[in-house]
Amino acid sequence: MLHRPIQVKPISGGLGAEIEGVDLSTLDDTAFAEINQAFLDHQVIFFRDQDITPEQQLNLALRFGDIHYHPYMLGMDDHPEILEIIKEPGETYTFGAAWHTDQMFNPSPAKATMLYAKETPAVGGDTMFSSMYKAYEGLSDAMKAMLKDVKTFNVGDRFKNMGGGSRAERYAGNKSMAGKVRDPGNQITEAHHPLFRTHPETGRTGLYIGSHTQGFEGMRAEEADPIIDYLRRHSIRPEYLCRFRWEPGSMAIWDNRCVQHYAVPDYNERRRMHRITIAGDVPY
Ligand SMILES: O=C(O)CCC(=O)C(=O)O
Ligand SMILES: [Fe+2]
Repeated sequence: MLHRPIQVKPISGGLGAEIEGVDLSTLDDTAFAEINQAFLDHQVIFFRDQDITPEQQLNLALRFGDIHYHPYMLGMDDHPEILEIIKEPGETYTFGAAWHTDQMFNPSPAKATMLYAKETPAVGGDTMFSSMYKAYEGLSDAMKAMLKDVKTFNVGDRFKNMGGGSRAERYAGNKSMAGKVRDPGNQITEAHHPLFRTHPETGRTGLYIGSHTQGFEGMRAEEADPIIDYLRRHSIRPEYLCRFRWEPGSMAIWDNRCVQHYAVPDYNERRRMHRITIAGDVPY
């Protein structure tokens, strides 16, 4: 078959691009190489009107790397690699409704997340993304110098800025997700990471922070907390963001090494997504 190059259309000045001219169910190596380059260049990429099975989503994920399993959440019975994110009308807890980067509490956080929309609200339920490259570049030289060797401390549960409750307690407002919560057992769910992370493929530096971040190594809470608060606010300046409006069949793939995201909890309709995370390496 004659290969037609894919079209990559940036959707904001901050990050993110929609990709056209691709059928994700039948991707050849050339098209995948172009998609992977767009993923590295734009940090989060979007596709529309895709009709793929769980197996096809899994095959696409495996082109990016090994599968990362969520230590706190169970996958689907017949597809343990896929976490089905569901919110029904009347449910109040929204999975992912805090600015974060996936699995930052893990010593080897997820490289990428692939989210495929099955059912979406008529309006609302968008996902927002923030460029951590832009956030780093937007700091003053003095701030960069002051924080250059800082390591963050990150946890997977009982966040102090969310009242310290357990995941199961927080999910009480969403029966669909509460039923998937599992005990991580002896998996490690706390990790120290560099605040300024070097992307292993692009070589660029990003501000690596998110809702899992609880403190700075070697600093007292009263020293670190105001800086963390500032960095959180700074990292989501409008010029660093993009926002994606979902339709059934939409797919997003984001790079957790240089992107934060936020699931906007502004709807009261059924929303159902198929999510796969790709295993990542140790940040440096
Ligand atoms: O449902 C969404 O829009 C994103 C949820 C989330 O944080 C994730 O899938 O990692
Ligand atoms: Fe997430």
